[in-house]
Amino acid sequence: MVRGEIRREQKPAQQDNCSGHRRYICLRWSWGLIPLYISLAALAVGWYLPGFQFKGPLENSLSFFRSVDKDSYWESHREEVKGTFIISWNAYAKHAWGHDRFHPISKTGSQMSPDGLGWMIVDSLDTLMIMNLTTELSEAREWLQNELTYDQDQDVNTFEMTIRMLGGLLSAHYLSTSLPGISSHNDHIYLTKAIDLADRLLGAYESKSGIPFASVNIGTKEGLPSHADGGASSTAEATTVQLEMKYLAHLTRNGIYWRKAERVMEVIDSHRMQDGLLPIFVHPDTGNFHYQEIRLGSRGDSYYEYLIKQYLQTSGQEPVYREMWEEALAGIQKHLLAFSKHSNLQFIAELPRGIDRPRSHKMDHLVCFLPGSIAIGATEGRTEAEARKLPGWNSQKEQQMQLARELMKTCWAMYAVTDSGLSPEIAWFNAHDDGILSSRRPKSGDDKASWKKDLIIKPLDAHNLQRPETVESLFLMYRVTNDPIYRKWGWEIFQAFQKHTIVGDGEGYTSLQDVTKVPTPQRDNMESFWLAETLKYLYLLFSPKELLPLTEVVFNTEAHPLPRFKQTRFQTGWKRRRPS
Ligand code: DMJ
Repeated sequence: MVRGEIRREQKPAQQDNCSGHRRYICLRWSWGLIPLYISLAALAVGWYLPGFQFKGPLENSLSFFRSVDKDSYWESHREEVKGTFIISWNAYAKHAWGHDRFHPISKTGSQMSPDGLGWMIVDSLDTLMIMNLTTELSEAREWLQNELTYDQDQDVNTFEMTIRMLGGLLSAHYLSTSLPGISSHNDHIYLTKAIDLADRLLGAYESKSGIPFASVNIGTKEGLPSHADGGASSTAEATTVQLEMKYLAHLTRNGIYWRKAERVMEVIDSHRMQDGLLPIFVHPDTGNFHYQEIRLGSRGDSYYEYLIKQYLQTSGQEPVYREMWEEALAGIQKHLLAFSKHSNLQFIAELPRGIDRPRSHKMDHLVCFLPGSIAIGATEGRTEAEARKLPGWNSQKEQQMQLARELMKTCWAMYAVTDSGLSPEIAWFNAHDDGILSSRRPKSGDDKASWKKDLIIKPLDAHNLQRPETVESLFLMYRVTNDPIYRKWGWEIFQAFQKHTIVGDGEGYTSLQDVTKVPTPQRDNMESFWLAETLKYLYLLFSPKELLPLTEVVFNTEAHPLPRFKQTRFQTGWKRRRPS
Protein backbone atom coordinates (compact mmCIF):
# COMPACT_ATOMS: atom_id res chain seq x y z
CA MET A 1 0.00 0.00 0.00
CA VAL A 2 1.61 3.24 -1.06
CA ARG A 3 0.50 6.36 0.65
CA GLY A 4 1.87 9.85 0.99
CA GLU A 5 4.40 11.04 3.54
CA ILE A 6 3.58 13.03 6.65
CA ARG A 7 6.32 15.48 7.50
CA ARG A 8 6.46 18.86 9.08
CA GLU A 9 8.65 20.03 6.25
CA GLN A 10 8.97 18.33 2.92
CA LYS A 11 12.49 17.24 2.04
CA PRO A 12 13.99 19.33 -0.76
CA ALA A 13 14.12 17.50 -4.08
CA GLN A 14 17.45 15.75 -4.68
CA GLN A 15 19.77 17.92 -6.75
CA ASP A 16 21.50 16.30 -9.68
CA ASN A 17 24.36 18.76 -9.98
CA CYS A 18 27.28 19.30 -7.63
CA SER A 19 26.24 22.59 -6.14
CA GLY A 20 24.27 23.64 -3.10
CA HIS A 21 24.02 21.99 0.30
CA ARG A 22 24.02 18.46 -1.10
CA ARG A 23 27.36 18.69 -2.86
CA TYR A 24 28.81 16.11 -0.44
CA ILE A 25 27.09 13.35 -2.37
CA CYS A 26 28.85 14.42 -5.60
CA LEU A 27 32.39 13.23 -4.90
CA ARG A 28 34.52 13.14 -8.05
CA TRP A 29 37.64 11.02 -8.48
CA SER A 30 40.76 12.67 -7.16
CA TRP A 31 44.06 11.07 -6.05
CA GLY A 32 44.09 13.39 -3.07
CA LEU A 33 40.87 11.85 -1.83
CA ILE A 34 42.14 8.26 -1.71
CA PRO A 35 41.94 8.00 2.13
CA LEU A 36 38.36 9.17 1.88
CA TYR A 37 37.54 6.51 -0.72
CA ILE A 38 39.08 3.83 1.50
CA SER A 39 36.99 4.97 4.44
CA LEU A 40 33.90 4.97 2.24
CA ALA A 41 34.60 1.39 1.14
CA ALA A 42 35.16 0.33 4.77
CA LEU A 43 31.90 1.98 5.72
CA ALA A 44 30.04 0.20 2.94
CA VAL A 45 31.47 -3.19 3.96
CA GLY A 46 30.93 -2.57 7.64
CA TRP A 47 27.39 -1.47 7.11
CA TYR A 48 26.36 -4.90 5.95
CA LEU A 49 28.45 -7.00 8.37
CA PRO A 50 26.35 -8.16 11.30
CA GLY A 51 27.80 -6.94 14.59
CA PHE A 52 30.10 -4.41 12.88
CA GLN A 53 30.86 -1.43 15.05
CA PHE A 54 32.69 1.76 14.17
CA LYS A 55 35.70 2.19 16.40
CA GLY A 56 39.44 2.82 16.59
CA PRO A 57 41.30 5.12 14.19
CA LEU A 58 38.69 4.63 11.52
CA GLU A 59 36.19 6.35 13.78
CA ASN A 60 37.30 9.87 12.98
CA SER A 61 37.42 9.53 9.24
CA LEU A 62 34.02 7.84 9.32
CA SER A 63 32.41 10.49 11.44
CA PHE A 64 32.08 12.60 8.29
CA PHE A 65 29.75 10.00 6.81
CA ARG A 66 27.66 9.78 9.93
CA SER A 67 26.52 13.31 9.30
CA VAL A 68 25.38 12.47 5.79
CA ASP A 69 21.61 12.26 5.55
CA LYS A 70 20.86 8.59 4.88
CA ASP A 71 17.08 8.77 5.17
CA SER A 72 16.73 7.66 1.57
CA TYR A 73 18.66 4.48 2.46
CA TRP A 74 16.27 3.78 5.36
CA GLU A 75 13.09 4.60 3.42
CA SER A 76 12.56 0.97 2.36
CA HIS A 77 13.18 -0.22 5.92
CA ARG A 78 10.44 1.96 7.30
CA GLU A 79 8.10 0.82 4.53
CA GLU A 80 8.73 -2.75 5.73
CA VAL A 81 7.80 -1.74 9.25
CA LYS A 82 4.64 -0.16 7.88
CA GLY A 83 3.91 -3.37 5.96
CA THR A 84 4.22 -5.37 9.19
CA PHE A 85 1.87 -2.95 10.94
CA ILE A 86 -0.66 -3.34 8.09
CA ILE A 87 -0.54 -7.15 8.31
CA SER A 88 -1.03 -7.00 12.09
CA TRP A 89 -3.86 -4.47 11.82
CA ASN A 90 -5.66 -6.28 8.99
CA ALA A 91 -5.53 -9.57 10.89
CA TYR A 92 -7.06 -7.85 13.93
CA ALA A 93 -9.67 -6.07 11.80
CA LYS A 94 -10.67 -9.30 10.06
CA HIS A 95 -10.88 -11.59 13.08
CA ALA A 96 -11.41 -9.45 16.17
CA TRP A 97 -12.61 -5.99 15.15
CA GLY A 98 -13.79 -3.97 18.17
CA HIS A 99 -12.44 -6.52 20.66
CA ASP A 100 -9.94 -5.58 23.35
CA ARG A 101 -7.68 -8.57 22.83
CA PHE A 102 -6.56 -10.37 19.72
CA HIS A 103 -5.36 -13.95 19.54
CA PRO A 104 -3.71 -14.24 16.12
CA ILE A 105 -3.19 -18.01 16.11
CA SER A 106 -6.74 -19.02 17.03
CA LYS A 107 -7.99 -15.96 15.10
CA THR A 108 -10.32 -14.85 17.86
CA GLY A 109 -10.93 -11.75 19.91
CA SER A 110 -11.91 -11.35 23.55
CA GLN A 111 -13.19 -8.48 25.67
CA MET A 112 -12.03 -6.84 28.87
CA SER A 113 -15.58 -5.62 29.52
CA PRO A 114 -18.86 -6.83 27.97
CA ASP A 115 -18.99 -3.81 25.64
CA GLY A 116 -15.26 -3.49 25.07
CA LEU A 117 -13.00 -0.60 26.04
CA GLY A 118 -11.45 0.26 22.67
CA TRP A 119 -8.13 -1.23 23.82
CA MET A 120 -6.71 -2.06 20.39
CA ILE A 121 -8.33 0.62 18.30
CA VAL A 122 -7.80 3.62 20.59
CA ASP A 123 -4.22 2.59 21.35
CA SER A 124 -3.50 2.46 17.59
CA LEU A 125 -5.12 5.71 16.41
CA ASP A 126 -1.97 7.82 16.39
CA THR A 127 0.13 5.10 14.72
CA LEU A 128 -2.47 5.02 11.92
CA MET A 129 -2.06 8.80 11.62
CA ILE A 130 1.74 8.75 11.71
CA MET A 131 1.86 6.02 9.05
CA ASN A 132 -0.78 7.91 7.06
CA LEU A 133 -3.13 4.94 6.84
CA THR A 134 -6.15 7.10 6.10
CA THR A 135 -8.67 4.38 5.16
CA GLU A 136 -7.93 2.37 8.29
CA LEU A 137 -8.08 5.58 10.33
CA SER A 138 -11.57 6.47 9.03
CA GLU A 139 -12.80 2.98 9.93
CA ALA A 140 -11.30 3.31 13.41
CA ARG A 141 -12.81 6.78 13.84
CA GLU A 142 -16.22 5.54 12.74
CA TRP A 143 -16.08 2.70 15.26
CA LEU A 144 -15.09 5.16 17.95
CA GLN A 145 -18.00 7.44 17.10
CA ASN A 146 -20.66 4.74 16.75
CA GLU A 147 -19.63 1.94 19.08
CA LEU A 148 -17.34 3.11 21.86
CA THR A 149 -18.89 4.17 25.14
CA TYR A 150 -17.26 4.48 28.53
CA ASP A 151 -20.64 4.58 30.20
CA GLN A 152 -20.22 1.04 31.51
CA ASP A 153 -20.42 -0.47 34.98
CA GLN A 154 -16.87 -1.72 34.74
CA ASP A 155 -13.77 -1.78 36.97
CA VAL A 156 -10.63 -0.79 35.08
CA ASN A 157 -6.96 -0.31 35.97
CA THR A 158 -6.47 3.43 36.51
CA PHE A 159 -2.95 3.55 35.04
CA GLU A 160 -3.59 1.35 32.00
CA MET A 161 -6.76 3.28 31.09
CA THR A 162 -4.84 6.52 31.44
CA ILE A 163 -1.73 5.67 29.44
CA ARG A 164 -3.40 3.65 26.67
CA MET A 165 -6.93 5.06 26.30
CA LEU A 166 -6.68 8.63 27.58
CA GLY A 167 -3.16 8.96 26.14
CA GLY A 168 -4.29 7.44 22.82
CA LEU A 169 -7.27 9.81 22.52
CA LEU A 170 -5.24 12.87 23.48
CA SER A 171 -2.48 12.02 21.06
CA ALA A 172 -5.03 11.43 18.30
CA HIS A 173 -6.49 14.86 19.11
CA TYR A 174 -3.05 16.47 19.00
CA LEU A 175 -2.03 14.85 15.71
CA SER A 176 -5.43 15.40 14.14
CA THR A 177 -4.99 19.11 14.73
CA SER A 178 -1.34 19.35 13.74
CA LEU A 179 -0.19 16.70 11.25
CA PRO A 180 -0.32 17.77 7.60
CA GLY A 181 -2.59 15.44 5.62
CA ILE A 182 -4.43 14.32 8.76
CA SER A 183 -5.40 17.55 10.43
CA SER A 184 -9.01 18.52 10.62
CA HIS A 185 -9.59 21.38 12.99
CA ASN A 186 -13.31 20.82 13.39
CA ASP A 187 -13.03 17.21 14.50
CA HIS A 188 -13.44 17.13 18.27
CA ILE A 189 -14.36 13.49 18.64
CA TYR A 190 -11.06 12.45 20.22
CA LEU A 191 -11.07 15.29 22.73
CA THR A 192 -14.74 14.77 23.59
CA LYS A 193 -14.10 11.10 24.31
CA ALA A 194 -10.97 11.98 26.29
CA ILE A 195 -12.84 14.41 28.55
CA ASP A 196 -15.63 11.88 29.12
CA LEU A 197 -13.11 9.19 30.06
CA ALA A 198 -10.97 11.44 32.26
CA ASP A 199 -14.03 12.56 34.22
CA ARG A 200 -14.79 8.92 34.94
CA LEU A 201 -11.20 8.24 36.00
CA LEU A 202 -11.20 11.17 38.43
CA GLY A 203 -12.92 8.94 41.00
CA ALA A 204 -9.62 7.05 41.37
CA TYR A 205 -8.04 10.14 42.98
CA GLU A 206 -10.66 10.38 45.74
CA SER A 207 -8.48 8.60 48.28
CA LYS A 208 -7.53 9.93 51.72
CA SER A 209 -4.03 10.83 50.51
CA GLY A 210 -4.64 11.78 46.87
CA ILE A 211 -2.64 8.75 45.66
CA PRO A 212 -4.90 7.14 43.05
CA PHE A 213 -6.50 3.79 43.77
CA ALA A 214 -5.24 0.96 41.55
CA SER A 215 -8.68 0.65 39.93
CA VAL A 216 -11.80 2.67 39.30
CA ASN A 217 -15.30 1.84 38.15
CA ILE A 218 -15.91 3.97 35.07
CA GLY A 219 -19.69 3.69 35.48
CA THR A 220 -20.00 4.66 39.15
CA LYS A 221 -16.73 6.68 39.14
CA GLU A 222 -15.73 5.00 42.40
CA GLY A 223 -12.05 4.39 43.17
CA LEU A 224 -11.17 0.83 44.19
CA PRO A 225 -8.10 -0.34 46.11
CA SER A 226 -6.01 -3.18 44.76
CA HIS A 227 -7.16 -6.66 45.83
CA ALA A 228 -3.52 -7.56 46.51
CA ASP A 229 -0.66 -5.95 48.46
CA GLY A 230 -2.89 -4.75 51.29
CA GLY A 231 -4.68 -2.34 48.94
CA ALA A 232 -1.48 -0.52 47.94
CA SER A 233 -1.09 0.95 44.45
CA SER A 234 2.05 0.42 42.34
CA THR A 235 4.33 3.43 42.60
CA ALA A 236 4.89 3.56 38.84
CA GLU A 237 1.16 3.39 38.21
CA ALA A 238 0.32 6.24 40.59
CA THR A 239 3.03 8.45 39.11
CA THR A 240 2.46 7.74 35.42
CA VAL A 241 -0.75 9.61 34.76
CA GLN A 242 0.66 13.13 34.94
CA LEU A 243 1.50 13.86 31.29
CA GLU A 244 -1.98 12.87 30.19
CA MET A 245 -3.85 14.74 32.95
CA LYS A 246 -1.74 17.85 32.51
CA TYR A 247 -2.19 17.96 28.73
CA LEU A 248 -5.94 17.62 29.22
CA ALA A 249 -5.89 20.49 31.73
CA HIS A 250 -3.85 22.54 29.26
CA LEU A 251 -6.30 21.86 26.44
CA THR A 252 -9.51 22.39 28.38
CA ARG A 253 -8.17 25.04 30.81
CA ASN A 254 -9.80 22.95 33.51
CA GLY A 255 -7.34 22.87 36.42
CA ILE A 256 -8.90 19.86 38.16
CA TYR A 257 -6.89 17.39 36.07
CA TRP A 258 -3.68 19.29 36.75
CA ARG A 259 -4.24 19.50 40.50
CA LYS A 260 -5.09 15.81 40.90
CA ALA A 261 -1.93 14.83 39.03
CA GLU A 262 0.31 17.25 40.93
CA ARG A 263 -1.08 16.21 44.31
CA VAL A 264 0.22 12.67 43.67
CA MET A 265 3.72 14.01 43.05
CA GLU A 266 3.58 16.19 46.14
CA VAL A 267 2.62 13.24 48.37
CA ILE A 268 5.27 10.99 46.82
CA ASP A 269 8.03 13.58 47.15
CA SER A 270 7.05 14.57 50.70
CA HIS A 271 8.85 11.44 51.95
CA ARG A 272 12.15 12.69 50.50
CA MET A 273 13.31 9.11 50.05
CA GLN A 274 17.06 8.51 50.16
CA ASP A 275 18.79 9.40 46.87
CA GLY A 276 15.46 9.73 45.07
CA LEU A 277 14.83 5.97 44.91
CA LEU A 278 11.30 4.81 45.73
CA PRO A 279 9.84 1.53 46.97
CA ILE A 280 7.46 0.04 44.41
CA PHE A 281 4.21 0.22 46.42
CA VAL A 282 2.44 3.24 47.89
CA HIS A 283 -0.80 3.18 49.87
CA PRO A 284 -3.72 5.40 48.80
CA ASP A 285 -5.03 5.69 52.38
CA THR A 286 -1.84 6.95 53.98
CA GLY A 287 0.36 8.04 51.10
CA ASN A 288 3.11 5.93 52.70
CA PHE A 289 5.33 3.48 50.87
CA HIS A 290 4.81 -0.23 51.44
CA TYR A 291 7.63 -2.75 51.67
CA GLN A 292 11.19 -1.76 50.79
CA GLU A 293 11.72 -3.22 47.36
CA ILE A 294 13.25 -0.80 44.85
CA ARG A 295 13.61 -1.49 41.15
CA LEU A 296 13.41 0.17 37.76
CA GLY A 297 11.50 -2.74 36.24
CA SER A 298 7.83 -3.51 36.77
CA ARG A 299 5.98 -1.24 39.24
CA GLY A 300 8.92 1.16 39.45
CA ASP A 301 9.94 2.04 35.87
CA SER A 302 7.83 4.91 34.62
CA TYR A 303 8.00 6.93 37.86
CA TYR A 304 11.54 7.83 36.77
CA GLU A 305 10.53 8.21 33.11
CA TYR A 306 7.78 10.71 33.95
CA LEU A 307 10.05 12.85 36.14
CA ILE A 308 12.13 13.98 33.18
CA LYS A 309 9.16 13.94 30.83
CA GLN A 310 7.12 16.24 33.09
CA TYR A 311 10.05 18.64 32.98
CA LEU A 312 10.18 18.44 29.18
CA GLN A 313 6.39 18.74 28.78
CA THR A 314 6.43 22.25 30.22
CA SER A 315 9.61 23.02 28.24
CA GLY A 316 11.64 23.42 31.41
CA GLN A 317 9.25 25.74 33.24
CA GLU A 318 8.87 23.40 36.23
CA PRO A 319 12.45 22.93 37.52
CA VAL A 320 11.28 20.74 40.41
CA TYR A 321 11.05 17.81 38.01
CA ARG A 322 14.58 18.35 36.66
CA GLU A 323 15.80 18.36 40.27
CA MET A 324 13.92 15.16 41.14
CA TRP A 325 15.18 13.46 37.95
CA GLU A 326 18.84 14.39 38.58
CA GLU A 327 18.60 13.22 42.17
CA ALA A 328 17.07 9.89 41.14
CA LEU A 329 19.55 9.37 38.29
CA ALA A 330 22.45 9.93 40.68
CA GLY A 331 20.79 7.47 43.10
CA ILE A 332 20.41 4.88 40.34
CA GLN A 333 24.13 5.15 39.56
CA LYS A 334 25.10 4.98 43.22
CA HIS A 335 22.94 2.05 44.29
CA LEU A 336 21.70 0.12 41.26
CA LEU A 337 24.30 0.34 38.52
CA ALA A 338 26.25 -2.91 38.25
CA PHE A 339 28.80 -4.46 35.89
CA SER A 340 28.92 -7.90 34.34
CA LYS A 341 31.97 -10.06 35.01
CA HIS A 342 33.31 -10.99 31.60
CA SER A 343 32.33 -8.09 29.37
CA ASN A 344 31.73 -5.21 31.77
CA LEU A 345 28.22 -4.68 30.48
CA GLN A 346 26.53 -2.06 32.64
CA PHE A 347 23.08 -2.95 33.90
CA ILE A 348 20.53 -1.83 36.47
CA ALA A 349 20.23 -4.26 39.37
CA GLU A 350 17.38 -4.46 41.88
CA LEU A 351 17.23 -3.86 45.64
CA PRO A 352 14.67 -6.38 46.91
CA ARG A 353 15.18 -5.33 50.53
CA GLY A 354 15.97 -1.67 50.01
CA ILE A 355 19.09 0.51 49.92
CA ASP A 356 22.31 -0.83 51.49
CA ARG A 357 20.99 -4.41 51.43
CA PRO A 358 22.15 -7.08 48.93
CA ARG A 359 21.36 -6.46 45.29
CA SER A 360 19.67 -8.85 42.90
CA HIS A 361 21.46 -9.01 39.51
CA LYS A 362 18.25 -9.15 37.58
CA MET A 363 17.05 -6.70 34.95
CA ASP A 364 13.59 -6.64 33.39
CA HIS A 365 13.37 -5.74 29.71
CA LEU A 366 11.11 -2.93 30.95
CA VAL A 367 14.24 -1.15 32.28
CA CYS A 368 15.37 -0.56 28.70
CA PHE A 369 13.30 2.64 28.62
CA LEU A 370 16.15 4.16 30.63
CA PRO A 371 18.91 4.90 28.06
CA GLY A 372 16.45 6.88 25.92
CA SER A 373 15.15 8.82 28.90
CA ILE A 374 18.68 9.67 30.01
CA ALA A 375 19.51 10.92 26.51
CA ILE A 376 16.49 13.22 26.24
CA GLY A 377 17.13 14.37 29.80
CA ALA A 378 20.73 15.36 29.05
CA THR A 379 19.96 17.15 25.79
CA GLU A 380 16.30 18.16 26.35
CA GLY A 381 15.44 16.61 23.00
CA ARG A 382 18.16 18.36 21.01
CA THR A 383 20.91 16.48 19.26
CA GLU A 384 23.96 15.90 21.42
CA ALA A 385 26.00 18.08 19.06
CA GLU A 386 23.57 20.99 19.49
CA ALA A 387 23.31 20.51 23.24
CA ARG A 388 27.10 20.49 23.68
CA LYS A 389 27.28 24.03 22.31
CA LEU A 390 24.91 25.40 24.97
CA PRO A 391 26.22 27.09 28.13
CA GLY A 392 24.50 24.55 30.43
CA TRP A 393 26.41 21.57 28.99
CA ASN A 394 28.85 20.07 31.47
CA SER A 395 30.87 16.98 32.36
CA GLN A 396 27.91 15.52 34.22
CA LYS A 397 25.80 15.55 31.05
CA GLU A 398 28.70 14.10 29.09
CA GLN A 399 28.88 11.27 31.62
CA GLN A 400 25.12 10.74 31.46
CA MET A 401 25.34 10.31 27.70
CA GLN A 402 28.11 7.79 28.20
CA LEU A 403 25.89 5.89 30.64
CA ALA A 404 23.01 6.00 28.14
CA ARG A 405 25.27 4.51 25.45
CA GLU A 406 26.45 1.72 27.77
CA LEU A 407 22.95 0.81 28.92
CA MET A 408 21.73 0.90 25.34
CA LYS A 409 24.40 -1.61 24.42
CA THR A 410 23.32 -3.89 27.29
CA CYS A 411 19.72 -3.80 26.09
CA TRP A 412 20.91 -4.67 22.60
CA ALA A 413 23.00 -7.52 24.08
CA MET A 414 19.80 -8.95 25.61
CA TYR A 415 18.62 -9.50 22.02
CA ALA A 416 21.95 -10.38 20.45
CA VAL A 417 22.71 -13.33 22.76
CA THR A 418 19.58 -15.37 22.07
CA ASP A 419 19.13 -17.82 19.21
CA SER A 420 16.01 -16.00 18.05
CA GLY A 421 17.64 -12.56 18.23
CA LEU A 422 14.86 -11.42 20.59
CA SER A 423 15.12 -10.42 24.22
CA PRO A 424 13.64 -12.39 27.10
CA GLU A 425 11.28 -10.65 29.52
CA ILE A 426 13.96 -10.78 32.23
CA ALA A 427 17.73 -11.26 32.15
CA TRP A 428 20.06 -12.21 35.03
CA PHE A 429 23.69 -11.16 35.01
CA ASN A 430 26.95 -12.69 36.14
CA ALA A 431 28.14 -9.61 37.94
CA HIS A 432 30.66 -7.90 40.18
CA ASP A 433 29.16 -6.42 43.29
CA ASP A 434 31.99 -4.33 44.60
CA GLY A 435 30.42 -0.93 44.19
CA ILE A 436 33.19 0.46 41.93
CA LEU A 437 32.00 3.67 40.32
CA SER A 438 31.29 3.58 36.61
CA SER A 439 33.92 6.23 35.87
CA ARG A 440 36.65 3.84 37.12
CA ARG A 441 35.50 0.93 35.01
CA PRO A 442 36.79 0.20 31.54
CA LYS A 443 34.20 0.43 28.75
CA SER A 444 32.24 -2.71 28.02
CA GLY A 445 33.41 -4.99 25.22
CA ASP A 446 31.57 -5.97 22.05
CA ASP A 447 32.35 -9.64 22.08
CA LYS A 448 29.13 -11.64 21.86
CA ALA A 449 30.81 -14.72 23.35
CA SER A 450 31.57 -12.79 26.57
CA TRP A 451 28.06 -11.36 26.58
CA LYS A 452 26.75 -14.91 26.45
CA LYS A 453 28.83 -15.84 29.52
CA ASP A 454 27.35 -12.88 31.40
CA LEU A 455 23.68 -13.13 30.50
CA ILE A 456 21.55 -15.86 32.04
CA ILE A 457 18.02 -16.55 30.89
CA LYS A 458 15.86 -18.64 33.22
CA PRO A 459 13.09 -20.75 31.66
CA LEU A 460 10.28 -18.82 33.36
CA ASP A 461 11.68 -15.50 32.08
CA ALA A 462 12.29 -16.55 28.46
CA HIS A 463 9.05 -15.21 26.95
CA ASN A 464 8.76 -12.10 24.78
CA LEU A 465 5.59 -10.00 24.74
CA GLN A 466 6.64 -7.86 21.73
CA ARG A 467 7.63 -5.15 24.18
CA PRO A 468 8.85 -1.73 22.99
CA GLU A 469 11.39 -0.46 25.54
CA THR A 470 14.57 -1.27 23.63
CA VAL A 471 13.37 0.06 20.28
CA GLU A 472 11.97 3.10 22.10
CA SER A 473 15.44 3.86 23.45
CA LEU A 474 17.06 3.08 20.08
CA PHE A 475 14.79 5.67 18.48
CA LEU A 476 15.56 8.29 21.12
CA MET A 477 19.30 7.50 21.10
CA TYR A 478 19.40 7.76 17.31
CA ARG A 479 17.61 11.10 17.31
CA VAL A 480 19.96 12.47 19.98
CA THR A 481 23.31 11.04 18.84
CA ASN A 482 22.78 10.63 15.07
CA ASP A 483 24.76 7.41 15.36
CA PRO A 484 23.55 4.97 12.67
CA ILE A 485 24.49 1.98 14.84
CA TYR A 486 21.14 2.45 16.60
CA ARG A 487 19.26 2.18 13.32
CA LYS A 488 21.29 -0.90 12.47
CA TRP A 489 20.48 -2.61 15.80
CA GLY A 490 16.82 -1.62 15.40
CA TRP A 491 16.75 -3.19 11.97
CA GLU A 492 18.19 -6.47 13.27
CA ILE A 493 15.61 -6.54 16.07
CA PHE A 494 12.81 -5.81 13.61
CA GLN A 495 13.93 -8.65 11.34
CA ALA A 496 13.97 -11.05 14.30
CA PHE A 497 10.42 -9.96 15.20
CA GLN A 498 9.34 -10.49 11.61
CA LYS A 499 10.89 -13.93 11.44
CA HIS A 500 9.83 -15.41 14.77
CA THR A 501 6.62 -13.64 15.76
CA ILE A 502 4.74 -14.10 12.47
CA VAL A 503 2.01 -16.72 12.81
CA GLY A 504 1.99 -19.89 10.70
CA ASP A 505 -0.32 -18.66 7.93
CA GLY A 506 1.35 -15.25 7.78
CA GLU A 507 -1.79 -13.52 9.02
CA GLY A 508 -0.56 -11.58 12.05
CA TYR A 509 2.21 -11.40 14.65
CA THR A 510 2.17 -12.82 18.15
CA SER A 511 3.97 -13.06 21.50
CA LEU A 512 6.59 -15.76 22.12
CA GLN A 513 6.98 -18.45 24.73
CA ASP A 514 10.76 -18.96 24.65
CA VAL A 515 13.27 -16.76 22.80
CA THR A 516 16.13 -19.17 23.45
CA LYS A 517 14.70 -21.73 21.03
CA VAL A 518 14.46 -21.85 17.25
CA PRO A 519 11.88 -22.60 15.98
CA THR A 520 10.54 -20.28 18.65
CA PRO A 521 7.43 -21.50 20.47
CA GLN A 522 4.63 -18.95 20.24
CA ARG A 523 1.84 -17.72 22.51
CA ASP A 524 -1.55 -16.77 21.12
CA ASN A 525 -1.76 -13.07 21.93
CA MET A 526 -0.87 -9.76 20.26
CA GLU A 527 -0.45 -6.95 22.78
CA SER A 528 -1.89 -3.55 21.89
CA PHE A 529 1.54 -2.01 22.51
CA TRP A 530 2.89 -3.94 19.51
CA LEU A 531 0.80 -1.55 17.38
CA ALA A 532 0.94 1.47 19.67
CA GLU A 533 4.62 1.38 20.60
CA THR A 534 6.94 -1.24 19.12
CA LEU A 535 6.05 -0.72 15.48
CA LYS A 536 5.60 3.03 15.92
CA TYR A 537 9.07 3.48 17.42
CA LEU A 538 10.62 1.30 14.71
CA TYR A 539 8.84 3.33 12.03
CA LEU A 540 10.08 6.57 13.59
CA LEU A 541 13.61 5.16 13.95
CA PHE A 542 13.79 4.87 10.16
CA SER A 543 11.96 8.14 9.47
CA PRO A 544 13.44 11.59 8.86
CA LYS A 545 13.95 13.65 12.01
CA GLU A 546 11.40 16.21 10.90
CA LEU A 547 8.64 13.74 11.73
CA LEU A 548 7.69 14.50 15.37
CA PRO A 549 10.84 16.38 16.46
CA LEU A 550 11.82 15.71 20.07
CA THR A 551 12.12 19.40 20.74
CA GLU A 552 8.38 19.70 20.08
CA VAL A 553 6.84 16.52 21.43
CA VAL A 554 7.14 14.24 24.41
CA PHE A 555 5.98 10.62 24.18
CA ASN A 556 3.85 9.26 27.00
CA THR A 557 4.86 5.86 28.36
CA GLU A 558 2.64 4.16 25.78
CA ALA A 559 4.41 6.00 22.91
CA HIS A 560 1.59 8.49 22.37
CA PRO A 561 3.17 11.80 21.31
CA LEU A 562 1.89 14.88 23.13
CA PRO A 563 3.00 18.46 22.56
CA ARG A 564 5.55 20.20 24.75
CA PHE A 565 3.90 23.39 26.03
CA LYS A 566 5.45 26.65 24.88
CA GLN A 567 3.61 28.44 27.65
CA THR A 568 2.13 26.71 30.67
CA ARG A 569 -1.37 27.54 31.83
CA PHE A 570 -0.91 25.96 35.27
CA GLN A 571 1.97 25.63 37.68
CA THR A 572 3.33 22.83 39.85
CA GLY A 573 1.73 24.51 42.86
CA TRP A 574 3.78 22.78 45.55
CA LYS A 575 7.30 23.02 46.93
CA ARG A 576 9.71 20.25 47.90
CA ARG A 577 10.14 19.63 51.63
CA ARG A 578 13.67 19.84 52.96
CA PRO A 579 15.26 16.40 53.25
CA SER A 580 15.14 15.21 56.87
C1 DMJ B 1 3.37 -0.38 28.08
O1 DMJ B 1 2.03 -0.45 28.40
C2 DMJ B 1 4.03 0.85 28.63
O2 DMJ B 1 5.20 1.10 27.92
C3 DMJ B 1 4.31 0.74 30.10
O3 DMJ B 1 5.01 1.83 30.60
C4 DMJ B 1 5.12 -0.49 30.39
N1 DMJ B 1 4.52 -1.67 29.83
C5 DMJ B 1 4.04 -1.66 28.47
C6 DMJ B 1 5.04 -2.07 27.43
O4 DMJ B 1 5.98 -2.95 27.78
